[in-house]
Amino acid sequence: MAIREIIILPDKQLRLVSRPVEKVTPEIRKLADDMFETMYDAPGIGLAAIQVAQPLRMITMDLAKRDENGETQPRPRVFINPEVISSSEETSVYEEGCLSIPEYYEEVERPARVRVRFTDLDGKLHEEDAEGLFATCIQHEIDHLNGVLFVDYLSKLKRDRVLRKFTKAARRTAE
Ligand code: GNR
Ligand code: NI
Repeated sequence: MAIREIIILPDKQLRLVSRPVEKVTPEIRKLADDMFETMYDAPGIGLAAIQVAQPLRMITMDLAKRDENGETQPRPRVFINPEVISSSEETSVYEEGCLSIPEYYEEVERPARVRVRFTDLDGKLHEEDAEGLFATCIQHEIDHLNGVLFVDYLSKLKRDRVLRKFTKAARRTAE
């Protein structure tokens, strides 16, 4: 296993639309292992492959440490080619953060429940209902696969402010 570098704003790769995983090869398993190690090291509760510069539709997640009020939480797991197939009308608000936008947190409103279809590392197809933090996290991660970041749901003022801050920081590091 190896920790990979997490790319951060304003890296343009974060805006790529990732491509489907065609087949679970040894390289894909290695990527999943590395994503877990990178995610736990960060630490984060979810990670999309594009955050380690791999434009593939693949996510790792572990919500174990966030078990609140007896919600059913999935164990460490990999979602390959995940899709939201239905969403609740009802919404919920969570304060979100993103490893690619370090130390920035804002409340985001999303559907409270979603039904997700995905493949696992054994190539088996699943459908599952998500709610609570699981629902928020899987939507946040699937957004990454489409080049969407949580700041895209904020006001233009807030979004521009955070984009400017990271663009300036990158310029300073480049000097
Ligand atoms: O670690 C993370 N925490 C988090 C908190 C609220 C909503 C979403 C997330 S995902 C984030 C890790 C990350 O950036 N995944 O893409
Ligand atoms: Ni993120």
